Formats: sequence, C-alpha cells, structure tokens
Amino acid sequence: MSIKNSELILNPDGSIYHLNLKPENISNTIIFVGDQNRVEKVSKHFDHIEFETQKREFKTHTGTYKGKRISVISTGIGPDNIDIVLNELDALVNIDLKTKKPKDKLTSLDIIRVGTSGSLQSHIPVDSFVLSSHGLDLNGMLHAYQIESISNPKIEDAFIKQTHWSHLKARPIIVKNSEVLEKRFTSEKTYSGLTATAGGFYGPQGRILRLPLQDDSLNRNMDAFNFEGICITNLEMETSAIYGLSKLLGHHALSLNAIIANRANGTFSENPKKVIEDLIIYTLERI
Ligand code: R1P
Repeated sequence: MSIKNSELILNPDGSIYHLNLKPENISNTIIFVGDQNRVEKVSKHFDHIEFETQKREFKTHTGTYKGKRISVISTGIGPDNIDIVLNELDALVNIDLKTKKPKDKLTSLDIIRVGTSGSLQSHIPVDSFVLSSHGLDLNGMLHAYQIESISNPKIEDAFIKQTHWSHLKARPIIVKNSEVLEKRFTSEKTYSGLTATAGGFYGPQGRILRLPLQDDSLNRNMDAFNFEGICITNLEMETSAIYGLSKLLGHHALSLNAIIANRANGTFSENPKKVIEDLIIYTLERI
C-alpha cells in the first residue's frame, strides 16, 4: 500500500517536505547539531562540501572528512523537531519516494548528536564531554508511538518513585543508546550517564523567571536520582527523542554533549566556543 500524499509530503522538486532533501543528498553517517550556525563549524573541517540546503531551521551540508562521507544537519530546538528530522531522514532511506512504499531492504543510519548541555552533577565540570548512556524522556513526544520494545520500566519506575513524578505528566521513558557507537566514542574524555530531555527550556527544566513551577523540588530530586549507580548527568532537549525514534526505526544513535553550564554549582563556561569546537573535532576523528 502506498503512503498517502497527505502523510508523506514532498516538495515540487521531489525533496522531502521540511528537510528539503532527496535520498542522494545524504550520507548514512549523520551528525546532528541543534544550532543551524553550528553546521558550518562542522563542515569547515570537511575536505569538500558536495551539497548544501536549508529550510527553516533545518540546514544540511554533505561532504567528506578525511575521505569519509558525512552529512551534518541542524535539528533546531526540541523533541518536536526531532520527530520531523528522524521521520523524514528515515523516509529518505527506507521509503521509495516515487511509489511511496516502504522498501524491502532497510538501511540503518549512524546518527551522532553534537550538542550543548548543562551538567546536573558538580563532579561533571563545564568544558567536559558527556556521552549519554540513555535518554530520559520527560516530554512525552515518544508516547505517540508504540514504545514498549524500547522502554526500561524498572529504571523508569525508580525515577518516578525517587522524584515523586506527577501522574498528571507524561510517564518518563528511558531509552538506551547504540552500544556499537558508544564503544567507538567512549574515552577518558567522556563522562557517561542518563541525559534527561525536557520539552522546554524554562519551566520544564526547572528555571524560574516569573512563573512558579509545578514541582520546585524536581531538579534536586533528579540530581539525587540513583538506580544501581546510574545517575542523571545532564539536561537538554533532544537526546531521548533521538534515541527513541532511532531505536524504533532501526538506526544507531549516540548523543554527545559539550557541557557549557553546571547547574549544580551555578558555573558557566568562560569559553563555550572552544569546548564545542573540541567536541566537533573529537566526533569527526572517531566517526
Ligand atoms: C537550548 O538552548 C538548546 O541548546 C541545547 C538544548 O538541547 C536546546 O536545543 O542543545 P543545542 O545547543 O544542541 O541546540
């Protein structure tokens, strides 16, 4: 059965609706960055750039780094954008865009997020790298899908209990990274742990400007969370969505974050550009 035109939307030139990409425009190895201006910061290291496009916040450069073909794509901010990016990338490789039918032979992409994030633990300082062992989904986007096969109810139940998570909010989902990529990117430079993914920057991450929070002890309880030695290292807005949708669609995903703030001791990096640049080079060298 063909997927209806209203469900799989293409632009007049045949490219996919939001990403503005055709299948031949992307590599099977893809770096995600949040900020569209970070795309050049990655592709400036390429031997050459063969393709560039942008629509809204979704900018793509494809080229080679030391002979290896890589695409770098900006996802913008938040899990709702990740829903668009993952589904459209998967469609580019796993759906025949002419017949609009899923392919028999599926392709698995390697997806590495190079993001920025705030550490929740005082022992994970600013200017360090965090590799997310798991994504902790606090925003609910993944509940639109059948998530039973990718969730980890034991850790989720412990999280709900230890943080007194309100039953009025979406049930947290914990999704493991790709162990293949984890091995390749782990080193003495990386801290590992749970990355919590919020659906907003202020209230959903416990920041108070003028609005009181539903639970102002949540961040403290998250800092103290411990399940058999697994702790929450950092808080950002994309990782759990990337891990969840990648696992469901059969892709390998890993999230690396440059720590630019430490929420536990209130510090902010004096040179955030440098730690991001260092993480970009670290990632390109290990791809
Ligand atoms: C918030 O300022 C944004 O920065 C972080 C958050 O996840 C969110 O997207 O990551 P990026 O710098 O990769 O966008």
